[in-house]
Amino acid sequence: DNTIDMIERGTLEIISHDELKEKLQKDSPVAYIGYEPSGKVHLGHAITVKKMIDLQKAGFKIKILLADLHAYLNEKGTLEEIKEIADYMRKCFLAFGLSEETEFILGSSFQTSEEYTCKIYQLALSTTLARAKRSMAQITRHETDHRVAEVIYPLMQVIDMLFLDVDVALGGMEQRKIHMLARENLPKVGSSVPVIIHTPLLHGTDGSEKMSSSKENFIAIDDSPETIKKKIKNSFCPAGEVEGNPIIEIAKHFIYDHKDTMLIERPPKFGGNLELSYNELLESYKDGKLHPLDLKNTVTNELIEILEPVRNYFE
Ligand code: IYR
Repeated sequence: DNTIDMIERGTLEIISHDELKEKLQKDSPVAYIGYEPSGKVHLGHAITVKKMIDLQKAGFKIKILLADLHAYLNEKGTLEEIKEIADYMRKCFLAFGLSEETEFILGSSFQTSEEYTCKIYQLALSTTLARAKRSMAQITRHETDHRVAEVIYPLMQVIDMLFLDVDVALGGMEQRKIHMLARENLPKVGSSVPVIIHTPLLHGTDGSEKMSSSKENFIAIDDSPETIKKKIKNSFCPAGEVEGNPIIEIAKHFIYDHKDTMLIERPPKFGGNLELSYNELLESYKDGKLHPLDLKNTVTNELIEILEPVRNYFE
């Protein structure tokens, strides 16, 4: 039905659809996502925040975990620095449109309790070291020289689901292996399993795999119009190439999510205006009928408008 369609729109997978339907029958089901507070809130985060807003509209109670201890274990700074960023992130999420009813929870507020710690030890017994390490492949800061912190991290993320009593856990595709570990191992520590929803990752403006606040390849949701212009102007956006093109992806996720067509304004000498559906955009771009510069100009103007409420919130 309509609610399921809205939740599914733009996601890569839901595990499982039948379980999601059951959760929607509950009185006040809970959906959650966790973020490591580090740096700016960017468009990569925004894809997941938008999906949380959809879930909020679908009747879910929303819990946002500001995962300070996870950030600490992943070497994002001192706990004091991380807590300060957590507060900024909370403001960004409200500015972006999550309602005031959203519950924000600081990880360290419950992750050092005796009960939590005992569950971690219990899960440690039923999780292989190889699997815990593998689950961190797309999350850890270390490619070699692995720390013990790296295998504590996923165990904590799994036990979070138990302690926050969640019906649905959302995350970008890079969280998949931790989520699968949760689905398999939560029953072993006497917990039910949440439904998992995965959203796509956004490529960085440098064309790299993932937009990330620790690389200079992001557009922050509170960037000024001038900064947005500059970042998009300098962004990777190869002519004729739609796969892995961050500007095409931004159009897809942030413009075509609420518009059927996008108006590309061009002077007559460059072919005049175009009004394109998403599929037409892909075709025109691949055929070379739409130049990267015209695409960039349009996406810049649209994005500046879309992020205006965020800038107003902070003023
Ligand atoms: N692993 C996430 C942060 C995180 C998510 C959840 I869901 C948690 O319960 C704890 C941490 C990241 O990579 O940002």
